[in-house]
Amino acid sequence: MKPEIWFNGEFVAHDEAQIHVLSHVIHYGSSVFEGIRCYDTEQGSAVFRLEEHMQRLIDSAKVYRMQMPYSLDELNQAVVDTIERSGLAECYIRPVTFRGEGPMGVNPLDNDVDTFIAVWEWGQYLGEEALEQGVDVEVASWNRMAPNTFPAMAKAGGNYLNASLVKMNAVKNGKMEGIMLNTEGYVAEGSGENLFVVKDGTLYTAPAGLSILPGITRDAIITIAEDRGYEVEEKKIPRESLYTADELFFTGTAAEITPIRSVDDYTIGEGTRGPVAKELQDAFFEIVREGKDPYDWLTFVDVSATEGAELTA
Ligand code: PPE
Repeated sequence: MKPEIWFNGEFVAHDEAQIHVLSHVIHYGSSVFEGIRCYDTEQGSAVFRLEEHMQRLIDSAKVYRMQMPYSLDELNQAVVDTIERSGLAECYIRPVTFRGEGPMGVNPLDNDVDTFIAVWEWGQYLGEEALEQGVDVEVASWNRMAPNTFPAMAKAGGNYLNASLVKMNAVKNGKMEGIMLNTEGYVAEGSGENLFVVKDGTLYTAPAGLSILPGITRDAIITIAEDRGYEVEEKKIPRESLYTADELFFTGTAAEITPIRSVDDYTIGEGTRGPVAKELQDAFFEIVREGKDPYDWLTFVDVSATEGAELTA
């Protein structure tokens, strides 16, 4: 049985979680969302940086003038409840807030604001071998949006039309992902991941002002790397420094820390996962797999208590 979905404060069966075709979001892409992972750690199931993700959902909703009827605490609890009810020890969590029924037309101010939370099992985002061997990517021909077109810091559904174009072209070209440049031509991020460049022992990543989504995994990796003595610089990265990097890797909830082994058919470093990516992966997986939590990033959930209830429901 597929996990129940939290929908506007109530649990509904997976197949009953439906919306009307005339919902604003269908016509105009008016949603904001999150992607979060719950890990089956050695200490029990735990959500990675739940609070930061739900705060970003609230912030994204605010940018689009969506009145969020739930507090941060209520949203956090709703995620915990959804996971516990699912009985899944490990899952991907997708909270979405969207403009629903109401008047037709672009103006969403009088449309409903609805929220749901779904969970499912989601394995390796960029392929099974990606974490160890790295992925082949290209520089995308579509740019990331200019700062005065769409708010890049809001994780909005509509932004992912651009991301889909990037991803489809990459796949058609036999690559796993596309790296977007900003409208000035500097490196921004992947269609669903942030990007780090390693050169001479220093880490570089695009600053928030360069039309990236300021990722929560990106922030975690900056923290972990600095604690291990690496210098991390947020600065404009010229395209060509991708080709000459010692290492490149993506970060994201779905992608975790995925090394990049080639860009536009230029081999990066040794053409496989490099030592810095390995070290940072190890530190990250120690938290989410072993359940060691020096930064207070884990929210433990009690999946076993509700497993029976789920099975008999
Ligand atoms: N940039 C973009 C454009 C992006 O979509 C994500 C997450 C990130 C950076 C990394 O952010 P964070 O997860 O907070 O570290 N992309 C989500 C959606 C992927 C999807 O295909 O859907 C994710 O990783 O969950």
